[in-house]
Amino acid sequence: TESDIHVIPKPESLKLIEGNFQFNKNTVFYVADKAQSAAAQILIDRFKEAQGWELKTVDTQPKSNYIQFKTSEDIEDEGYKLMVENDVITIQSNDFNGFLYGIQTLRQLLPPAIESQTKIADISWVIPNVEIADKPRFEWRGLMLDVSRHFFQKEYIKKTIDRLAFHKMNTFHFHLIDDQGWRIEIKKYPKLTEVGAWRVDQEDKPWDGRYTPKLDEKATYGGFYTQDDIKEIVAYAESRGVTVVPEIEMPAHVTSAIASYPDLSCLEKPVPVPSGGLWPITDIYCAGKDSTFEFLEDVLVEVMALFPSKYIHVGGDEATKTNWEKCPHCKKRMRDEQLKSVEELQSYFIKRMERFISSKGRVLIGWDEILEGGLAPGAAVMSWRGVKGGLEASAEGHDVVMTPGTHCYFDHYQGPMDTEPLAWGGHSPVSKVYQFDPIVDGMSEEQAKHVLGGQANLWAEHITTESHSEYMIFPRLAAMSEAVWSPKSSRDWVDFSSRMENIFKRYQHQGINYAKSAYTITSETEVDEATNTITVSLKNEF
Ligand code: NAG
Repeated sequence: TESDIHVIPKPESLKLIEGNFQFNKNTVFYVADKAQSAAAQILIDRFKEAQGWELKTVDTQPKSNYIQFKTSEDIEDEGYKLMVENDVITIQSNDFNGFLYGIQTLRQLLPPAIESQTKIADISWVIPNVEIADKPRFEWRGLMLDVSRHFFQKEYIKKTIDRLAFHKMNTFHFHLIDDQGWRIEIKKYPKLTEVGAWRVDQEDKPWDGRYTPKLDEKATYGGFYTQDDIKEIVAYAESRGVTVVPEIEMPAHVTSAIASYPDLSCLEKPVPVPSGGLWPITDIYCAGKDSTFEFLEDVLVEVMALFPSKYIHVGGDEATKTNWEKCPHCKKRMRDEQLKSVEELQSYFIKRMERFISSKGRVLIGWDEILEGGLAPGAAVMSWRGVKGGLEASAEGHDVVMTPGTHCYFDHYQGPMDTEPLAWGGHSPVSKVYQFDPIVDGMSEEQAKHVLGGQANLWAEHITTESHSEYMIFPRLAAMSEAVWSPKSSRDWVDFSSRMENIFKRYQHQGINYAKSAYTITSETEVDEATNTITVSLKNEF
């Protein structure tokens, strides 16, 4: 029956029909253009790795045993229709993402062994005849990775992007700058990565137990992405239907930049890149000097040349503005611009950046602090301190992305603190993530239209390894993907958890260190070496 089909995120509609389709070595993909062959490639690669078959693409219609793509104008953006009919599979869509998601669904209909990274014994690749019509509920389905507090290799970033696409997520928010590390090469300001990407190695100490390094201490811990790395990541993401949204923090969380170029701050005092926690954040960009804005515009010019994303994230969070109150340049700016408070000075700062970003045809997005002192006219808001910022901005007619800490912060614990690996605090188990709804109580229909979608954020103060990072992301990402993709009416925790077993097996094959024990799920995993078959027994005690 339909309930035996375990696709995550749950498709809008799914009908099971009698009969089935059998993949074999002679199955071909009938493609008409580059987008279609790029989508087909996802599954071609899977069969190649898991089974050793070199499935072909052809450009004339075969008689049978093929998968075809059809462009259909009346399917909404990113939506698709998937029909499996005995010896023909048809994927209809009007864009690349739709074809890609049709393929991802097809992939999930196949046995979990399709995810195998090593060749397995010949098994039967049969899928039932189905008719699936599917489309996303929201256009922004994101994950943020913080690569500043700990640096993550380019390969891991690409892997994560691939996994986003697997979950039909389409936005990768790249948190490239923070106090503890500047992670992107900027040709005009080489010190940002010569100095700002490195800190004194105190990794043996807890995050908040680290001392402030001396300026002449050797900073050896860190890393950064060259512009070529970034191009590679962006191109890879494009092939997976994922937009990379860069975040260039301002005016706070930028000690790494000030350590590189002290003149950017009010005090102009040399500071080290902090090795651990830093609070409050008082050393911020000076809002008085025009040179600050020239620097930021130069940086953004290079950033925008690398990232085609419509949205450019400028951070904006957690600035303690005490230096601005004392700084002669900032005081002059406030007089000249008739600003009554440092909040209004922050608003001036962001508005000025917004004018620059929109003059380049892009849209500024920032954390909800950018509302303070007045929101820039064309700006979008990412609501993280609960949902208040989202309610307020959408009421003023601004677009919002909902990412409240309560449900969307993957640096929170997902189970009991005494058994889980160290996390920031908080408690956001998969069941809570599953309850996340970007449309909040109290939003009018008009406000709801301004909700672009939702996003999970993984801050990395305590996350030093890829396997720990995976542990925090999975399987919560599966819950998040359903919250931002599937119709609200199909949200059903029991049904979702019954579909998790299928996804766990796939994670296992993909080599993901997903959290197994955090949700009173007891999951036993057995691997049969000979056939590389994975058995996961789940006891659901939700
Ligand atoms: C906030 C900070 C972030 C930090 C995280 C920890 C935002 C927008 N800002 O304090 O730098 O890593 O929470 O959960 O989240």
